[in-house]
Amino acid sequence: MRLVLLGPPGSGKGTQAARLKDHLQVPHISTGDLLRAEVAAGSKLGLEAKEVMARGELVSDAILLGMLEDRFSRADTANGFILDGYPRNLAQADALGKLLARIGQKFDAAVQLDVPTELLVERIAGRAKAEGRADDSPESVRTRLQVYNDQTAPVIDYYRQQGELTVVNGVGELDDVFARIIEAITPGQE
Ligand code: B4P
Repeated sequence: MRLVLLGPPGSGKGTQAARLKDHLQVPHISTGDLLRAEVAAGSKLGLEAKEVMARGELVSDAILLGMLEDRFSRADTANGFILDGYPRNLAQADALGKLLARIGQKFDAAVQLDVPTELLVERIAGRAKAEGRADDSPESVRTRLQVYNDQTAPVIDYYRQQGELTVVNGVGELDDVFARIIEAITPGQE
């Protein structure tokens, strides 16, 4: 299974991808996690990304593509993947299509987790208390939601027009959202 998980910040992409990875037995590739690992390691790339992420803005397309090419060069992606957090703008959607074509792959489904904005803000506020992530401050969250509406929503429209989009209700218990995703990507199977 080759899956692209889309949705606004706080929609449950990372949460559900962690479960899907075990269920589908394919690697979970989170561009947010890859970037946070670079920041934690204090690499040159991490230093560049740190402030941008804290503001809630998008890290440059060139950095993301380099990171993704590197990750897809690893053998474990040959049989599938869950891509979480990419693409976030139309240029990234184009780059992803080209990258997959180059390695002879195509994604099976693009799943959008649909969650109303009030609930997103509530969830992220909860995570801010629990984890203290630098980009979960109210100001950064406002920027991230704006960036999503301005830059990522067109990606959703693009996949919808291509007939590649599956929308899943992301509201409810984690198990229920998980079951809806499984039903959406493998209809009729458990
Ligand atoms: P991400 O790491 O992708 O962060 P995110 O959008 O907030 O989603 P995340 O997966 O963490 O949250 P989730 O919804 O699972 O990106 C962080 C930053 O990295 C970006 O702002 C950007 O700067 C940079 N970046 C990443 N990718 C990039 C790209 N492609 N291009 C450029 N820059 C990029 O969960 C949120 C909270 O909700 C959790 O506390 C969770 O427990 C809770 N939750 C989830 N599901 C729930 C449910 N059903 N009910 C109740 N709570 C739930």
